[in-house]
Amino acid sequence: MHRLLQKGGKLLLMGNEAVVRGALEAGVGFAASYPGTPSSEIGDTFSEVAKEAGIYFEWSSNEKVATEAAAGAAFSGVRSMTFFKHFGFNVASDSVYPLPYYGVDKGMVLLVADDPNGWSSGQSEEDTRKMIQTSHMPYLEPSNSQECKDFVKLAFDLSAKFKIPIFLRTTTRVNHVRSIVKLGPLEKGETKGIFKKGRQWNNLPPGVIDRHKELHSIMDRLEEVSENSQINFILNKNQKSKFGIITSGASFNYVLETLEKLNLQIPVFKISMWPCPKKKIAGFLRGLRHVLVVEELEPVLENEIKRIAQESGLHTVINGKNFIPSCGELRVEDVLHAVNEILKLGFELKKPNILPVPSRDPTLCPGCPHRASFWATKTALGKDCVFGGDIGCYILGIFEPIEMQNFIISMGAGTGVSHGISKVSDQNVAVFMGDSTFFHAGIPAIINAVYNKSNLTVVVLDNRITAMTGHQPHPGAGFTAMQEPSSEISIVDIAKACGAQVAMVNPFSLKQITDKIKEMNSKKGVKVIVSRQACRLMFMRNARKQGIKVPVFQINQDKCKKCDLCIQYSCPAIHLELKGKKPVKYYIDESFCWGCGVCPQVCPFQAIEAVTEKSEKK
Ligand SMILES: Cc1ncc(C[n+]2csc(CCOP(=O)(O)OP(=O)(O)O)c2C)c(N)n1
Repeated sequence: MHRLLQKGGKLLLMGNEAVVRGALEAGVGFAASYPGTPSSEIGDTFSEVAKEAGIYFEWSSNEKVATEAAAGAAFSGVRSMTFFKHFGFNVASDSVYPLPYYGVDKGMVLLVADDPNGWSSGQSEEDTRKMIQTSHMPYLEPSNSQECKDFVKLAFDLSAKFKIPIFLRTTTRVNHVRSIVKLGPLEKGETKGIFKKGRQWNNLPPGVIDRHKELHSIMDRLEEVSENSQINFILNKNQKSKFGIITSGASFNYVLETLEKLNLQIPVFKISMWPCPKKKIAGFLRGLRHVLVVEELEPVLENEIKRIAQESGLHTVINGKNFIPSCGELRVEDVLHAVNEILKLGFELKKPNILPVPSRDPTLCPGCPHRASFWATKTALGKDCVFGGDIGCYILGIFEPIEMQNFIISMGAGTGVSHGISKVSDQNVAVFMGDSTFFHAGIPAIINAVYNKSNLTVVVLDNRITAMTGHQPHPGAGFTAMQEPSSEISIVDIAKACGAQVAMVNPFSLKQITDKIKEMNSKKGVKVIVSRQACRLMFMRNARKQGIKVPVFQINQDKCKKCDLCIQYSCPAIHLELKGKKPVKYYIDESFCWGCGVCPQVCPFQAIEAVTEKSEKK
């Protein structure tokens, strides 16, 4: 039995696992998502547990489609859920915003996971709370795994009661931290429903305005719920202190740790729901001379609290972003510093004892087929070519010595932006796009480039899986999130149907791929080269399971001319021993070598040879 299906008791759960348990306790019947860190493990966990729990889960082709699928289930009376990272919300938003206008019956929950510090989100640091606020849907903000579980259940109940979808908003620390969770009873989810036709599905004007008014009044009623809800609570209520803290989400944990470190007992108002409890907040402010609002990223709560104070005629000094950073993830030290300053405690803040770690650029795995595709494309097209980038493991192609991702905006944008560049410049433009990205947002960009007569070479890095987020299947992978086989959708066929000139190559055959890229690039129009070879990490995991032997390569010192090309290939298995600045020895660390066989093709002196075959059986 999957441990998440344990009847009762306690479990140590990651926030993302607790979300799934909460959904199972709430009787969810249908869930759909597209992976994105920090929310990916919610889907991975659903994928593990769905069959046994008798519910349905899918990895959809993108977040918009996932939201629509979950909405369809909810419209048919099945409790449903969708979840995505903040960028996913951007993609899904066109279908998210109308949802409350139509309403749901038995309950629908959406979860958006923000990523302060951009740990897994290089393109922008986003705070989606304002986005949810303008969508006429409430949100709940958990601080730990217990709340993740409990709040999902509460969100379903509120959704069923108020007939609109409810959001959960999390951040990386809450998604990924593990803490003890007290379990509640499981409820078997209904997976079958019926779509009832009716007037409710037609919101055309003027109906849309009436419904908009209704949504405002639903939010007013939800504010009353917020006033009375125990998820908004005050700690140290009866302290005589004239200073208090208002906080939410992950920041609550930093506040608790600060108070413990400073041995302070001051009132702390934890707000876990939007719409926030305005009357309760005014009451809290009334007794205080000054407060500190502790929240990550934008001053969302702070501005609201200032508004409440102003409307209530209160003169409490409200501090927030004048002491607390508005960029990056908060740390306990930030809160300690702020409280120390405001209360003039004279607390000696010790510099954290951090060991200096040399900074290193992240790198692709040994044997990664993307490395071979980059090498071949650079050889074929030269460094002057503009290389459009996109999102996936191949984002690591930004770094030296590869340097073949000249810009990265959002999933699928590499092709859109490259099209614009190719239209206005005479430069040679090539773009890299992952296979999951192709299905997610790449297809419309290719269609646009073909139809509008672009000159573009698109290299689809088809490693057979959505690798960067943890090997989730996509429509080309041949299996679903329910672990069932499905017919692979062919990238080659789709690209042809889009009107592009298409070729398929194996990146582990360097000459074949280099020649093909050269040949295709010399043609006019949009060329799609599908560079197909399985993610090496996935390959090695399977090899290990099946006891398949993988060759190991070594550098024959008698043949090596120290030309440095193998080091420039940048595989982490290949090393260089230096004496001062002088190269002494090029060698391969066998424990790192995953036997792709590309480096022997890079070496012009045939110095790299297969020496053994190591069995991957553990
Ligand atoms: C809109 C959006 N959704 C999800 C993500 C998270 N994400 C980053 S990389 C990636 C995987 C892309 O997979 P693929 O294109 O196949 O490249 P690979 O990692 O396999 O090289 C995903 C889903 C994102 N950055 N933006």
